[in-house]
Amino acid sequence: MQTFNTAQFHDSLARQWRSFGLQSAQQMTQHQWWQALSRTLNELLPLQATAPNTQQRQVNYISMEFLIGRLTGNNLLNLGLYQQIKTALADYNVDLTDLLEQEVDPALGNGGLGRLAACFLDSMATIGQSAISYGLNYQYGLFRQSFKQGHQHESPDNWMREHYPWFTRNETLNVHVNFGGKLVKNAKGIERWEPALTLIGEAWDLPVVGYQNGVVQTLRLWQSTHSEPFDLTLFNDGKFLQSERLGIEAAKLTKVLYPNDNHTAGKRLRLMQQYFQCACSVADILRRHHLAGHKIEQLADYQVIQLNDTHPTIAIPELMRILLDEHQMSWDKAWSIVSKTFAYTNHTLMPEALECWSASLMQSLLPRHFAIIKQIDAHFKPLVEKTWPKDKAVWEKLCVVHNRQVRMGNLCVIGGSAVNGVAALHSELVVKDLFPEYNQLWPNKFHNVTNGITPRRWLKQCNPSLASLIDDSIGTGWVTDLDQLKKLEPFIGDAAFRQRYQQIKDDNKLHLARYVKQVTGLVINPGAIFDVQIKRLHEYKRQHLNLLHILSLYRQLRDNPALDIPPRVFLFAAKAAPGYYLAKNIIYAINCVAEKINNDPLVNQKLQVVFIPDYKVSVAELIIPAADVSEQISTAGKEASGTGNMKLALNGALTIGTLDGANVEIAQEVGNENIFIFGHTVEQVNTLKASGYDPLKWRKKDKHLDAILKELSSGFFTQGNKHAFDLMLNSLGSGGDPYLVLADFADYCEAQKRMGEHFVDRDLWTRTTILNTARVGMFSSDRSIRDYQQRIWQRKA
Ligand code: T68
Repeated sequence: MQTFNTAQFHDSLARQWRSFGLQSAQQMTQHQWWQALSRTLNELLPLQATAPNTQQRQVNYISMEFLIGRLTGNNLLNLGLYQQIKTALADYNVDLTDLLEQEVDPALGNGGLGRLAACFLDSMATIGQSAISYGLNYQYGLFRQSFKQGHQHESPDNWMREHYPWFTRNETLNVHVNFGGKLVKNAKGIERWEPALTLIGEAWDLPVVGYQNGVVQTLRLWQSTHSEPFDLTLFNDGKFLQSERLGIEAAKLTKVLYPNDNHTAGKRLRLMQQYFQCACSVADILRRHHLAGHKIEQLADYQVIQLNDTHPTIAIPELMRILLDEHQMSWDKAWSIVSKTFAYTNHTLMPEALECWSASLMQSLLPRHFAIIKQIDAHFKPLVEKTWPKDKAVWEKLCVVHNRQVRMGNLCVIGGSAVNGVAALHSELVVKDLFPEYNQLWPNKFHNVTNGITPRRWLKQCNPSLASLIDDSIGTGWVTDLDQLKKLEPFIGDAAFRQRYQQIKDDNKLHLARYVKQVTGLVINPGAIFDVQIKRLHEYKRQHLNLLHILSLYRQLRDNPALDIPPRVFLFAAKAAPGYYLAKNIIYAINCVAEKINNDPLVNQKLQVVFIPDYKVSVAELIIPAADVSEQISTAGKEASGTGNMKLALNGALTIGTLDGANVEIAQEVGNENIFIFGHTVEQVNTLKASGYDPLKWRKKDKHLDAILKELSSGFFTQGNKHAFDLMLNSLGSGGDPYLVLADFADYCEAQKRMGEHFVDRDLWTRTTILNTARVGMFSSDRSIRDYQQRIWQRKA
């Protein structure tokens, strides 16, 4: 917003409290204040986004998840109105900071993939890439987590979407979406789809505000409903339940976000969600294209559709269906448009996360799409047969439908113009391990775009003191040009700067300690190293490796309470998918060990362990500025990129990590002497596995490790119950340990030791942390978006 009109602001605010049925602003509760302020700002947003650059293809970003975090504070910051609104509210005796705490955290995503999409929204609006993003308006976001006797407990996340003040419902944009039914042939033998069920998609729009540039883009979230949710005839016949059937069916569709990360369950309702989202979004893209006066044949000249993982892949056959069946285009013409329009981002190599749908499920739910997918295979086959004559195995690997399974990754590669991984190492493995043959067919299709994070939310907003110190030192340009942080390097020699930098970290730690006290009751030592592992709970992320090291310290301290090590607080925050029992067992083990250690007076001056419940964006915003150490300890080759690693390094935490995902590039940027790298590399992991990895061998040769594992199964942490951690311990037992926890244990402990020694020299530590902040500018999501523009979206063929 270029200018702030005070009179308009107060007028709009007055309309809000009147709409609550109140007589004055003073009668509003804090929560109503948050709603009123947010609605007011939403009303005052410029109606027109800055005119789109017509030279650029417009981006349509489709993602099942957008983990946007709280919007009000962030929008104020991006609008450049924070101070003015703070002052305006002070006239009403209302404190802006308190008011912002009222906002629920929209949890419309699981983890990294959803949060990446949110960072990209901010960056596209900020750098002026013309864009619109499409997702689903879930009634329940990711479950809320609490602990009962150390076990994860889930409760529904009703975020009250119907009262969320940033939504604008656009009633003219409804889309009809068909499901089920059958294909019928007409006299000419042409098949026509006769669906069994039609739902309606409503468009609920959120504003995406660019950083102080007047741009407001749209995040359009589809919500399902039915045109006739209620059947009066059935009701009058006394069939009350049946009369509501269609309404209930429709409401089910966007009821809840599936809580799995890096895993697919193959559920019918999930496929319905995917198609619903894609059908609504593709219809909307074509509507806008048509409205802009362009011909359908020109679609790929003006639009690119970026698929955030394979979850929206069904958009590919959906666009084919529309071109073939509604525009009567030839196959070749339709295919040439479609295959130029789509691009696909891969976020994982984990086999259990690669989406496969049962062919019979797809055929029953989307018979026309299934037929089109088979045709895509048929048109692709000659190329494969020409390239690998008489090689059945290659065809079976590359086709989309095989063994009555529809492989969405294959469909994306065949049907799109570009495929990218999310970090250099990952992109290399996408080509080498996942899609080598496709790379042979189309070597120019494969790209790397290393992930990034928005410096607006992940530095300026969450760490305002550090942001001001940087402003004072090098000016404010870094907010939109993060490479400028390099200019901080000379300040390392400035004792006053170092002192201020260190003081900010100490203050942030105090702030976090207060939060920990409030939510867990535990008083943590703010002078200790705050060592954090914050991410989804997953076997490959190896929170249990962290736990084994904690137990190692615990044993050493019990043996020698005078051991000269700096005090440490280990902080975890993580949700486990509700059906992922091993992950839940690891949470339970960490909580039990924490309970024991925190209550052991022999060690608790030097060692404390906290599991912060209900990890979400707003909790990350508290933890990240306060962290000293960032745990990035996945098995090499398994974490596609990671983005928490970037946020933590930017805020001055030192990384202890494997050569995995974006850690590799972080190490390159900050320098090997400013990061603690350990563990087997991808090549070493492969060699070890090929030679028949046996965790028992590693356990036997390390007495200390053996003692730790024995103690875990002794009942020592669980009031005598020797089986409480069976799931976790069995996963590390003979024939197991798929993620090489035991093989990396000793080296991890070694790296931890080096890190502890580094911390003791506080001045050296501070210098290293400043260097980390100064050298991670390339991990801005602005840079990622520019990479997408150059390599994929605006690439001249
Ligand atoms: C993450 N993936 C990667 N998946 O694990 C992480 N999966 O390395 C990367 O930094 C991040 O994506 C961004 O690229 C996920 O977060 C999911 O959340 C997910 C959701 C549904 C189904 C499968």
